[in-house]
Amino acid sequence: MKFNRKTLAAAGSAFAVAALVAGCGSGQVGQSGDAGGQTQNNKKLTLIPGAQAEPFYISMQCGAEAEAKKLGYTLDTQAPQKFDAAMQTEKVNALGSAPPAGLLIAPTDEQAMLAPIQQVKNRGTKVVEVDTSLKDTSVAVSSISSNNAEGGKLAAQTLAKLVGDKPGSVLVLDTIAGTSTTNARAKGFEEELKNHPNLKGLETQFTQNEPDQAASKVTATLSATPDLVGIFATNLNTGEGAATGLRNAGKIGQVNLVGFDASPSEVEGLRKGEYQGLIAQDPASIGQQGVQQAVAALENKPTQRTITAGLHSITKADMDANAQYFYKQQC
Ligand code: T6T
Repeated sequence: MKFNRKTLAAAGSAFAVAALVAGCGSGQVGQSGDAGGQTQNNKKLTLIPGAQAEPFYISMQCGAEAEAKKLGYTLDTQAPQKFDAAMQTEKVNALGSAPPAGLLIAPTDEQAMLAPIQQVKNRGTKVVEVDTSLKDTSVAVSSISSNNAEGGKLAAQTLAKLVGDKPGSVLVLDTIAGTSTTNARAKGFEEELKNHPNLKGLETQFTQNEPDQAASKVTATLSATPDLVGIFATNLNTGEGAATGLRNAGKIGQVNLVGFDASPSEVEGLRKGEYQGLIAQDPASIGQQGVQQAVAALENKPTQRTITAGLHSITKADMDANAQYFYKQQC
């Protein structure tokens, strides 16, 4: 089922009504109480990542769970089936009238997720953004993310080094408009490309975070652009799809592929020569620091509004020395 912005707005107001009804029962809306996130002794944290069963978010969950346990909190994870704002809105709305004390969330859309997250905050929950963020910076107490623009720049430099002086075209595969992280990576890449005049940037293409779409965009670009020398895939799914597109066209190794993230399948692809470079993030540390910030906010200790997590450029030559940055499939 596809959802549009209208559906999202409707879902948001349905939650508002539910919150009001629940609020009438407990007497007050937006204040601490039995149902409020800030109830004393509420040691419950919830993580709502972008999508379920993705190594990036699994690694984030592992880091968050371990830190929550260490600090005496519980953490449960409510993951939407896909990276989709309407599906994530349902998960946020399902927190209902008894939200956790702290919510760690990776908003799947920088605008559409504002209303549902704000509703949870209004019930007393401390909100921390992990990885992606809202455009509105007033909602979260802290945001922990890689420096995505810098990551895009690093990807362009890696690609430029691989191509050398050869002239040619370069394709950027972004995910979905409104995804703060991948949009910033694409921008950072395009900016850096200006410093490499032998490389011509084609118009960025969006894949809706679907590997199949990434694969078919690569197939189409290969037939329309005989001088294609490189592809930058801004995340795991686009990278996996781009590798499939190159494989299907028999172009592995002839067109350089630089991907973001370090999922088991991307790492395997790097080893096999399907990718020439990967920019790995540190999702476990994003999850760990997310919990630290939520707990600090709950315990009235100082918080840090923005925290930048590390990035690591990995090639086949140095991949074994960088194995600690590979993402996990389970904790
Ligand atoms: O690249 C990560 C994450 O940083 C991005 O915001 C969305 O895609 C991933 O989860 C990888 O699939």
